[in-house]
Amino acid sequence: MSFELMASMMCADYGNLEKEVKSLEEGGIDSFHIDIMDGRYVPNFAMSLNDMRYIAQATKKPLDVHLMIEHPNNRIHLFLNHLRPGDTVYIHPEAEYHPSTTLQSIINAGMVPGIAVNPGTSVETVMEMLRIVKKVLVMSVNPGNAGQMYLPYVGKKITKLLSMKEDMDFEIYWDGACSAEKIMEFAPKGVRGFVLGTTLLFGKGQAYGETLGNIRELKF
Ligand code: S6P
Ligand code: MG
Repeated sequence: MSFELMASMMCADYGNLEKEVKSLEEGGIDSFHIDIMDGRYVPNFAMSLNDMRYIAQATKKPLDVHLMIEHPNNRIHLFLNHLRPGDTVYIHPEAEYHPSTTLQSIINAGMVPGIAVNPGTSVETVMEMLRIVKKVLVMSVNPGNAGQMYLPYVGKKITKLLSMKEDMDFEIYWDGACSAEKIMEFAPKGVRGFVLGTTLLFGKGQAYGETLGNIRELKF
């Protein structure tokens, strides 16, 4: 079964960032998930523009940039200028007055446009943007921190989005508390990719290649 695995780089060891990037790359990660937080839209600071730039030059794999910042359109060029065509940029629609304008900036720069949908945000609220984006990042935890508990009510929203993705031409990605059980349950239903953080990939005392290999060999 084909699905994508992304590494949540806010969970990586920053004392050895280059080594982390190489180990993940050699271990078979598909892309690097970059959580940018501004301390306003979410109650935390995580990665910065400089972290993103560093990882972009350290790998040829795609970047998956998750902007948890207020009014991203005001500063989006800072990010887009350092990305490559085909990298993904997600915005949170609630963080912007005119999210479709911001998505258009992402498209015009040659990046893949995405929205991140919070646990408390309904599909109906973001319906029109589903016609614009190529990727929907479903948050299965509230945005702001790694290491949180899965919020089970998100499952119903994923089911709804799965029923719409073919007609509206987008793919669904999972972000938050991703376990092997969740991949086993949701990959066969059509969720295209999973962000891996502390639940499954980081801080386990196991080589990334081994963990990623075990996930690829899951029996569905
Ligand atoms: C949360 C962020 C996520 C986390 C990821 C960590 O605001 O968008 O990307 O980094 O969820 O994974 P885990 O397994 O620690 O929840
Ligand atoms: Mg994220």
